[in-house]
Amino acid sequence: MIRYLTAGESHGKGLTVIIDGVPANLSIKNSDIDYYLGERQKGYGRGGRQKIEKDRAEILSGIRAGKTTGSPISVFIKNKDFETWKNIMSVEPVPASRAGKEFTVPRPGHADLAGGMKFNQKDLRNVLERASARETAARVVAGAIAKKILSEFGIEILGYVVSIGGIGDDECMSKPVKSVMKAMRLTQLKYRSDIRCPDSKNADLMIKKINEAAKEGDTLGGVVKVISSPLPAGLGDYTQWDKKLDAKIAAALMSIQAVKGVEFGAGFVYTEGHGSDFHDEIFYSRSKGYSRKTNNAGGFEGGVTNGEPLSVRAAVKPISTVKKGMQSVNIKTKKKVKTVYERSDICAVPSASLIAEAVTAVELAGALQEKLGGDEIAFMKSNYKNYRSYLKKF
Ligand code: EPS
Repeated sequence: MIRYLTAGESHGKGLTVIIDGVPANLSIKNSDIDYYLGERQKGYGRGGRQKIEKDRAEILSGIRAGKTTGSPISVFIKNKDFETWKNIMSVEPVPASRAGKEFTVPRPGHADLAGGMKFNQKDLRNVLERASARETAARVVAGAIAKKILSEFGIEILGYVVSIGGIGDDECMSKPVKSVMKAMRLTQLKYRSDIRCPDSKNADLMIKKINEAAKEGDTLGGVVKVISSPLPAGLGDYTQWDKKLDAKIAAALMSIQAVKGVEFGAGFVYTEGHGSDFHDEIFYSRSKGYSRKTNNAGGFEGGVTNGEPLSVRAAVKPISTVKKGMQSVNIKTKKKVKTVYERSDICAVPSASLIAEAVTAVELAGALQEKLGGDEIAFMKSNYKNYRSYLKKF
């Protein structure tokens, strides 16, 4: 089953990802990955770092003559900014005069203080370098490969922005993934900006809100959503807590830096009505098999896909590096101080929507492999054909 590990620091030499368990004979080009790396770097509200970097995947193993071999795929993404940080981030010790100042004022909201206490690191740079959301570039690589697997089965997936700083509504609530993709592209063209939002009524207000936050030296969060084309029923498992696919997706989304909440389908709104108001009633026709007219369950019942599209939302908190500063404590002197500002994004919600898409794709691809036998893509496809016809007759 596809799984991955990442390594690397924000200003170190670069990021590495090892993706294990990818089916053999899957066609993968560098451009399949680089496209998403480029998309992750976009997004209205990003900071100066993205002007420095041009993220590219250097594939080191696991792919030969454009096809996966079944061996682990390893990919390296170079940090161009390392040039300016090579003394501070040097692997070998450097003289104190070149080592840079210690980072001793933790930012509220970031991993700085909790991470420093956990690993006994008095220079909090050792925490923040790894905790930084730059790590998500490596996850986008795993997601790009997972999306290649999904595309072999005609499954499309999209992460998009629902709201930023409280502005926006889910106007695409129950639209099919293809039409949301189209609406998102049209909004991008209309406002000439990468906001990854299909809500054309509110996109300009979101951009204004980001501009205002920038002027005030502040940051913004928002809500992102991941949807897919209808998923085959029966992915995931209800028989053990750790086999539930919705739980795995929730964990993957919660693991994205800054995510503080996840809900499937109607989520918290479920709590406001009766069972009969919300549960998705079941219909059957010979041509379509089973279907629902609503998708309040977000595509899952009992942790198992029910044949409907995936629909999951995640809450992204505002970036923790706040230009105007926040109250903190210098961990060396224990004195009250304001946080120190180096550089940051104002809003990374558009990028977070793509990262949410990537981590969800990995979980879905893994569940498909589990169902279909995940060693080789042609075997998976022939098993899929049988499974589809079984489902129709069920
Ligand atoms: C990021 C690069 C970082 C931050 C951001 C993510 O660049 P730098 O620290 O050099 O400005 O912009 O990191 C965070 C949001 C964070 O909280 O650490 C990237 O490439 O995505």
